[in-house]
Parts: sequence; structure tokens; C-alpha cells
Amino acid sequence: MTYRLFSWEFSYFSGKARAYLRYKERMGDLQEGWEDILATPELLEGLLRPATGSGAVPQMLTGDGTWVQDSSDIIDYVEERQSLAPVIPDPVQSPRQCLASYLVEFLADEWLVVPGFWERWHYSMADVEPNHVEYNAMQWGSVFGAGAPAKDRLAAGHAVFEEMFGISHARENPQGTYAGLIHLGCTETTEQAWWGSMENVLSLMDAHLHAHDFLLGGQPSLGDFGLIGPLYAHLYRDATSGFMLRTQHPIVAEWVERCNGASVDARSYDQKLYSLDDKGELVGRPATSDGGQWLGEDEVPATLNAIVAVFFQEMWPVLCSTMEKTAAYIASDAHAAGGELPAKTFFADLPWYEQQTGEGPLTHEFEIGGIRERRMVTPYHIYMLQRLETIVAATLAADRDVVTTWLGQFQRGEELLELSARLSNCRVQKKGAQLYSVD
Ligand SMILES: N[C@@H](CCC(=O)N[C@@H](CS)C(=O)NCC(=O)O)C(=O)O
Repeated sequence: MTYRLFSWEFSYFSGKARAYLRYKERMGDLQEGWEDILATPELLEGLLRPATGSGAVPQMLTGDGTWVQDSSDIIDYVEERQSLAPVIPDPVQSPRQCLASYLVEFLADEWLVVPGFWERWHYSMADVEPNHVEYNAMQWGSVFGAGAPAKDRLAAGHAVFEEMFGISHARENPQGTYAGLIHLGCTETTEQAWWGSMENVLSLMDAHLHAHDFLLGGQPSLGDFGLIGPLYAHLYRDATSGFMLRTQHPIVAEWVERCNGASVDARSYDQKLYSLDDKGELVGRPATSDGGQWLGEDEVPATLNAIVAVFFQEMWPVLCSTMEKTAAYIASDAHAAGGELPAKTFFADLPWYEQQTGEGPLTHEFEIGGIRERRMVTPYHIYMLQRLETIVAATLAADRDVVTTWLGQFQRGEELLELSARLSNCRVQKKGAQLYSVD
């Protein structure tokens, strides 16, 4: 067995890694196959946490016993070794497509996570209609009551919601996931603005997917797998948003099925569309748009540029502040050089509560839909920015003019060219699931 993925079906980042591995396998890139393993509490505590220090999913165990924690690291690890069907355009040959892929992945992972997270937990609260708490409890019960009879699994899901997330008093005394939403700046004041941001992306995807089956044409790429994070486990599967997605954005719903390789109708990456020739014989052709290939000439369609523009408009200002705030924190007496930093995406973890909530040193003001709120600074974003820095450098070395012109069309887009300077005082390294400043 080449790879074992430890995942949950209802998990944002598991959906991203799973769709990616499924694609690689279908394209003949994972000859020895891979296995998708339900990460039960027993495995999380007995296997994953001792190996990487983290019980988060997805995590991947390779044939030689290496653990890879983080969906982006999983993709990078497999891409380095299995190159038959690459999902990342070459930075030298296709600098625009390459940058667009990383920027959309980042937007999907770390910005759309907020409305994705919100819809699941908002429509699970007792006084909200429509409501999908039963389906949500069933899916959590499938992990926390794995192997038990169905009604016991459902009860296990409900028990988790009460014990870990205090769902019955979520408004008065938010804890667990409900506290996490507030840490991310998704409050009663901003929740509709966050949802508006998601609605905007869905509309932009409708426009793009009209002409192209995937972001870069007729095959998926890193940005598609990134967007599967919010769109599969959350918006597509969760019942309330799933109804909305299928009824208001059927084109996006079909793309979810296509990216997951899950449906004949959706004309997925490894399928053909057949016609009959004049003798009545079946004649196949690529089922997806653009001849079943990425677009040539490093083309990034205007409809994809419009999605990249959301990264620069909404997320980039927050990332700039994140770099400044993290640099100030690292330089402060509160932090020892080379010491640990918080590494979570969804919430302020307990040891970091003081720093990442209230007016703590790792919090900052931000804006969504014209409303100002406060949220935690997420040093993991620095890790993602460093990954991007390498790519920016490679594309600039290949064709500075092309990259500068392409970035120049986005509000503050050219600031990406100064990424290394901005990162110089806040560098981090990741060991397992832990983040440390660089001494
Ligand atoms: N950056 C990580 C995020 C992983 C993550 O936050 N996973 C969630 C589920 S989608 C989780 O396991 N949360 C529980 C925890 O962090 O303990 C990735 O890309 O894999």
C-alpha cells in the first residue's frame, strides 16, 4: 500500500486530500493504491497523536512509515513522488496558472473556512430554521460512535455536540466550535457578511464553470482541490447548505461531484463521452471541457482572475496584518526565540487562549463586507505564505514581466512581489503539527 489517508467524510480538509488522491489514482499515478481510513478516536489517540503530536485530520502514513500532517503537505509530498498527472502547473512554463492555483487554494483553505464552518454550526442550533442538527449528529456519530448500531451512533454525535461544544447554550456561553467562530471574527455582527463572501465566490464559480469544467480547463488542479474543502464536506453535504447549493448553484454542485470523481452525469476527469459513428459503433472523446486538458499558453481566464481578485480584496489585508502582528509577537518578551506558536486554523487552542482572544497580542482588527471586527491572528498563515514565497520566486525568475503584469490587475496585487521582505521578521517552521519561530 503506497498511502494510508486517515480522514473523516465530514471534514473540510479531508475532502480536499481525498479528492486529490482519488484523482491521482484514477489517472494511473498511484499504482499500488491508497486506502481511506476512518480516523476513529482510538486511532487518533493511539496512532496519529503519538506520531505527529496532533489529532487533526487528514493525516497520511506512507509505505515507508513517514507521517504527513496537513492537506497541503500531503499534496506536496505526493506531487514530488508521483508525477504522471501533476496537479500544479509548472512555475516556469505556466507562471500565471501556477500562482492562480496557489492563491485559490489559500483562499479556499483559510478564508472560506469561516463561512463553511459557520453554516454547519449555525444551522445546528436549536432555535434556527431550517435545521440540520440530526444529519450533523449522524455524521459526527459515525466517527465518535464508529461500529455501534445506528441509533447509538446518532446519540454519540449529539453527546459530542453537548459535551465538547455546549450546543444547548451556544449563544449565551459559546464553547468548542461556537467559540471558534468568534475567534475567527464570525460574530452576530459579521456572520451575514461572511456568508455574503461565500455567496459571491459561488456566483463567480457559476460564471467560470459555465465554460470550463475545472479552474484551469478540462482537468482539475490544486485550486479545485482547495475549493473542494469548503464545498464538499460542508456546503454540499451539510443538509441546509446542500439544499441551497443544489437549488441555487446547480453548476457548482455538479462541479463538486466532478472533482470527487463521484458521478457519471458530472463527466469526471477519467470519463469519456460517447457518440455513435455511422456504423453504430461507440466512439469516445474526453468528457470534460477544453479537450480534457488544462488551457494552453498559460491562460488564466477572466472568470478565474475574478476569483483570485477575492483573495486580494478580502484576505490579503488580513495576511499583511498577520505578518506584522506575528513579527511583533515573536520580538516581544512573551516569546522566546525558536519557541512555539499557535498552529490551529479553526480556533484558539487552550494554551493560546489569552494571546488569541479578546485584545490579546495575537488578535487583530479586520474587515468583511465593510464591517470591522476582531479575530485571532493565525501564525499557520505564515507557513502558507512561506510556501507561496518559493513559488512567487520561481515564477519571477522565469518571467518577471508576465508575473508583474498579471499581479498588477489585482488591488494591491503587486505587493506579493515584496513577500520575502514582509516575511523577514516572522519566519516559522513546522515540525509535525507544531509551529515554531525561526531562531
Ligand atoms: N491545515 C490543516 C488543517 C486540518 C484541520 O484543521 N482539520 C480539522 C478537521 S477538517 C480537525 O481535525 N480539527 C480538529 C483539531 O484541530 O484538533 C490541513 O490543511 O490539513
